[in-house]
Amino acid sequence: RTLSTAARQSLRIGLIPADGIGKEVIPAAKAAILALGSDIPNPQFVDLAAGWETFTRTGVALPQETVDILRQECDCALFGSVSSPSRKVVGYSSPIVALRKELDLYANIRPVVSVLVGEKPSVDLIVVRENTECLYVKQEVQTVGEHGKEARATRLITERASRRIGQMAFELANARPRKLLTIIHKSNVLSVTDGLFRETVRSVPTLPGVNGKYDQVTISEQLVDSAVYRLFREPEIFDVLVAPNLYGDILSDAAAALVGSLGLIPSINAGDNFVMGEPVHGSAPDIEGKGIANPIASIRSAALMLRHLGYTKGADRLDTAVDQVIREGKVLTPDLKGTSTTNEVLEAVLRIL
Ligand code: GGG
Repeated sequence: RTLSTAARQSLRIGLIPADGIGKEVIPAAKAAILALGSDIPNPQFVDLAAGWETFTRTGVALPQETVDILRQECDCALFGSVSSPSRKVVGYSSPIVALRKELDLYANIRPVVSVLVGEKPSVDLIVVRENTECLYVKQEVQTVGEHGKEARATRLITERASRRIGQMAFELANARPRKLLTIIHKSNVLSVTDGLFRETVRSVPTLPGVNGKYDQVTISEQLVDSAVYRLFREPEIFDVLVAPNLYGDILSDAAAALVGSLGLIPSINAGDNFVMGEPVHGSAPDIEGKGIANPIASIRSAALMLRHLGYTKGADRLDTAVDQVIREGKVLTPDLKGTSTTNEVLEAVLRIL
């Protein structure tokens, strides 16, 4: 993990398809990585269990063995999608939320980009979502009060997590041509929690050691509701958006709607020592097993993961192949108004690779 790409003799990738269409799209990402040949040094794959189905079989949603193998034996991982139930199930807790915490993958980086030339609106943005706290600490309680049931959730925002997601967002913004960073919050209402997030991210350029590194970054801020409105009205104004966990989750799905399909949008969960690619889409029970899930988000997630590790050439080849398939518009899954299957899209990508 700490090796440079040149020094690495092989790349061990944990594969956690989890539930639903994750089982259909993660194998496609694996095939695409294998097609990169010598651009990736001796890729080796380790199949790992997690998810609702794993829970129903074993009583555990995230087996300790999965966490241990990822920590001890893998350089990186690809996660598919999870089907957590909407009701409370005793003993069950979302494995993806737990995995992000276990591996301290504090940044969820979600690029949303229009591919078609002249596509309107023109979108080229990255949502940088804090990945470990906010309402996702999942501290919920239900009690009975004077007027019946009462439910409460703790929303945790810490200076440490806000600072490190802020640093990640400034780094990303600084590396892009427009260098615009928008901080998303609702601190006019949640002045303590969102106020801390906003202030801490804003203070990143003044941290010791920064020494003017981010002087070229233009910082702005938007209340989350206004950000959603402007995202739909004029998405081209956004470059890098940094947000607490829940707002980032919602904003990135919303942005996906502007570029055709959630089935196109990749992400990485990144920490200081590990990276895990993950399509933004969920397990899609409505199309599970039909062989028509779009594999592009997973292939692009593999590309993002490889790019994060320094395998730029392999990552570029995956992105270029996928972009060509989208631009040609002949082999597309139904979410993009096509009639092709997962395998046909994968085959089209592999032919270009
Ligand atoms: N790949 C993203 C994904 O699986 N999304 C579904 C999701 O977030 N489900 C909520 C959960 O199970 O934690």
